[in-house]
Amino acid sequence: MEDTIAAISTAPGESGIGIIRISGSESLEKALMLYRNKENQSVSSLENRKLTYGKIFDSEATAVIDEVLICYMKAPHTYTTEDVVEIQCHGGFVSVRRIMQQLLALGVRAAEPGEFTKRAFLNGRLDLSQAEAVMDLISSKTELSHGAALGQLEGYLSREVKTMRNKLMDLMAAMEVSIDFSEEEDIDEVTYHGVEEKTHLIIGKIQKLIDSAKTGKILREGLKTIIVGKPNVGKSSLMNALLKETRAIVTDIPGTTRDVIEEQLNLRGIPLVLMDTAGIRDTEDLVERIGVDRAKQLFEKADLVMMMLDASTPVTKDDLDIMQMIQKRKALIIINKADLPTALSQEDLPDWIEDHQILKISLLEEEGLDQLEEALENLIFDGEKKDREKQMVTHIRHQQALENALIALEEGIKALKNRMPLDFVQVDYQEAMEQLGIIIGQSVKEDLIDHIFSNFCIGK
Ligand SMILES: Nc1nc2c(ncn2[C@@H]2O[C@H](COP(=O)(O)OP(=O)(O)OP(=O)(O)O)[C@@H](O)[C@H]2O)c(=O)[nH]1
Ligand SMILES: [Mg+2]
Repeated sequence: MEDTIAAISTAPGESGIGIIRISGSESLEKALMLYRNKENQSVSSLENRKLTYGKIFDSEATAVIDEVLICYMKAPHTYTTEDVVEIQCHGGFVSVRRIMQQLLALGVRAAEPGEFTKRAFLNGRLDLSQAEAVMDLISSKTELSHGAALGQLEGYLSREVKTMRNKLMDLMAAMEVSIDFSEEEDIDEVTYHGVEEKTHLIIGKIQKLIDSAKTGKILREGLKTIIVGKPNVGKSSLMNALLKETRAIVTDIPGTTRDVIEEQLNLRGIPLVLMDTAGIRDTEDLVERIGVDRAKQLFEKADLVMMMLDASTPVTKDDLDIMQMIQKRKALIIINKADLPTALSQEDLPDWIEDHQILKISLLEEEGLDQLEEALENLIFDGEKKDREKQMVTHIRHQQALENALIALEEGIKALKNRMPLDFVQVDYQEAMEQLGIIIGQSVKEDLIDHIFSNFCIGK
């Protein structure tokens, strides 16, 4: 943590500018070994937080590498809380790399993925959930995901967790007092009651956060949504219609799609990973059969299913077999080709199909797509309003910690009800505290921290 690190912080590729970020106690010193001002003179310092024009030379000061704007940001009010220098040069592959090489030659170390943010965390400027939010913010693909990440970065979750931990601490203290005066039975009674009552409030809070995690995960990772149905019902046509581009091949030959086609889709702010699959049927064709098996495997892992039927053909055994698979799943039933004379009789479908929403559409005439999008949105959010995205739990890691804290507190309540000795009850509260601490990065092990930051991109 002591050494000075550098990385190219902008994405590779041709661009107007590229930025190299340096952090650590020697940032300024090393940067100045390469920097010359507009009179081509070396300087002994740079003004804090001022963008200054100049040039970067190689370390022998013989050749100009690029014209730059340089900015020195003095510790501690910086991204990492250390001294930081950012060099803005021209974009593209060459300038940024050559400047990096010069810095490395001067003994600056290439930063590991996420190392700047890791330093911000280890130096106490961000807690762990906020550091994770930085990554989410960068990788978010829709407005809603972005909102959720921003809420977390601004510390919504941290604040909730800290408040709950403070309350738990108070309860532990109350129990402590009671233990110290354990001869007086009335005090104990009051404590048992009071602690139990207040614990219920905290449990309610935790439960609410856990409930939000379901939607939160969707916003972060995208919801795996699979289109299934027998061949030729219009699955690929639906994929194309939702993407608003001709992504999948559409023909009137049953068995057109052999492989899984996967695309990201932003559906009214909800990130979906949309999958078009081979029509499911028994087939002798080897390639098609592999496609069908693949479709079935992915089906198992999908969060959401769109099952398609063809209004112009009667219900077949293939339809019924597929239908069997979706009975217990979060699914929409889509009857396509509503423009054609109807041959499909809903009476041939199983009764429980009523549990799912059934939509009639015609992709040919572009009828019913709006309703379909709306139905998807409602299914995803269970009809709840989605504008609470800033107050959502988006990480499995956080969700698990919350669930463990909940279990511990429920154990605690049980122990209180049974009038177990208070020092015994305290163990559960201690556990709940620790679990909540994991979210914000207190009481976490080093390997977990390493693991989290290793998923970051270089330069962040
Ligand atoms: N009349 C009518 N034809 C449609 C409609 N939607 C799709 N089709 C046609 O149905 C045929 C099959 O469409 P696809 O999208 O390839 O069907 P699929 O389910 O992907 O078929 P496979 O990949 O073979 O499983 C094509 O000829 C489409 O033009 C519709 O709403 N009405
Ligand atoms: Mg297809």
